[in-house]
Amino acid sequence: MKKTIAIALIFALTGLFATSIDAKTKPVAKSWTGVLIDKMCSKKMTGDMAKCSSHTKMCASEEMCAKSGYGVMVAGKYYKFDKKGDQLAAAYLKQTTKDKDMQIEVMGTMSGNTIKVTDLKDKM
Ligand SMILES: [Cu+2]
Repeated sequence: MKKTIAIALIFALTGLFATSIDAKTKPVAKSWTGVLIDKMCSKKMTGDMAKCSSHTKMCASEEMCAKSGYGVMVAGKYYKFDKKGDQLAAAYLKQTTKDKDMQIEVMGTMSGNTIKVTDLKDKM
């Protein structure tokens, strides 16, 4: 009889442990390939990839455009970057030799409609 109580107790305890190790839902790291565009200009270009490709580096580097922040247009849908992404995009614009069609690959996690950028690089 004592033995059955002990076994029942062990089962009850393992059950408790199992529920406490509940897996937390972590955002999954992903990558997106598309055209780098500032937020302001993206509004005139959503859904039009040809227009996105013809958007120039000069435009994206202009004060008004730069201030609005950056993001990536993937298959006609625009994803805004977080603050770090904006900084990486600005740094990218300074060093890229492309004057338009700024194809990039962005690594990070999606949070709502914003990409939390961990890395950004040129896509040939
Ligand atoms: Cu622009």
